[in-house]
Amino acid sequence: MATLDFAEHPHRRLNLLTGEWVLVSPHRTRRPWQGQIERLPPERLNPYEPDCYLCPGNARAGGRRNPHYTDTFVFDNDFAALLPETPPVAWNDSSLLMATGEPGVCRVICFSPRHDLTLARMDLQAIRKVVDTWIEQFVELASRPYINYVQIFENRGEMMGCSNPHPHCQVWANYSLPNEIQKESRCQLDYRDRMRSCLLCDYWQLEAARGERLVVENEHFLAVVPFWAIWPFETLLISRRHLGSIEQFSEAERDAFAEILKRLVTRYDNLFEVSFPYSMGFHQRPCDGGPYPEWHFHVHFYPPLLRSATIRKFMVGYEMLAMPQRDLTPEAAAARLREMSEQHYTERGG
Ligand code: H2U
Ligand code: ZN
Repeated sequence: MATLDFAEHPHRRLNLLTGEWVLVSPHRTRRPWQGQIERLPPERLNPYEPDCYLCPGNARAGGRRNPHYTDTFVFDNDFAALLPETPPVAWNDSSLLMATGEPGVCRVICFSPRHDLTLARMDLQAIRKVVDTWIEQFVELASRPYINYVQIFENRGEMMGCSNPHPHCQVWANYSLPNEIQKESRCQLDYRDRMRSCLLCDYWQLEAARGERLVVENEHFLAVVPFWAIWPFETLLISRRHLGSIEQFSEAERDAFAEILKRLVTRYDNLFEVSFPYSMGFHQRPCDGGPYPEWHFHVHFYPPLLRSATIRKFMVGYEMLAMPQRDLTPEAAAARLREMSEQHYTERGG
């Protein structure tokens, strides 16, 4: 009987969290590239930038001024995509045209007063302060009656549409469950019903045993290139303990989360010796008051770079019209990330 060779045969892999398939075409990694070459971000930034709308003391849109903050700083997005006063009412024309009002809140969290730093280059104490801020924001927003989901995410790099290199993330909290959360909710609930167990508890233990997709781990968390990764160097960061959301972190888990984030993003930056662009976000239980025992906290990192600092993966053509596809296998991507140093390339002596 023929057996499947992951390094040779085109194959499909199932994403357990979404129920969707990805096509893997390992034999295509050597194809030539004559397409778009990305512009590299500037290598050196100033610690303070007079024109930056996130730096301490500077003016933002609409004339508001940032305080002279010293660690993290949170403000309501001046161009919020969601507004609290919106009525969550349904609208329907002939069951063909459907809409619902979507109340919510959008905030920006600055990680540091330093314009030139990133999570990879901040010290652990400063990242720990960011973790505490994420938790405070989650708790505060989740307690509001019209907020049923809190999405914390970071866009890094111009390539990901980030408007400003100043280290920051966003929080969008709203009334209805976003699409990705609905898919993951359904898959985690199905698994729990079928297996009487947690999907991600079982998955991380399998990945820890197999080892080939593991990138970095500590006592409380581990990061893998998931078996079903779509982006070339995508990772999934999972808590070892069965936690639904970040406010359940112990003191030790808060520290360990800061530590593993720094180690993971340092490896990313070292891969092509560039401030590695990505979209990263936390997935956690909905906060509509339900218990959600099936939900297991995790973080997705979706970086677009493919084989150098200037060649990115595009999600077009087949991906838009049929399904996502990748060339490099997740196992090969994990091996590359495992080889990387955890000392940032800009901080190496010599
Ligand atoms: P990025 O993470 O995509 O760079 O977004 C930064 C956010 O900052 C963006 O959502 C907001 C934008 O609306 N912003 C303000 O709230 N005030 C400003 O003065 C400029 C940008
Ligand atoms: Zn700045």
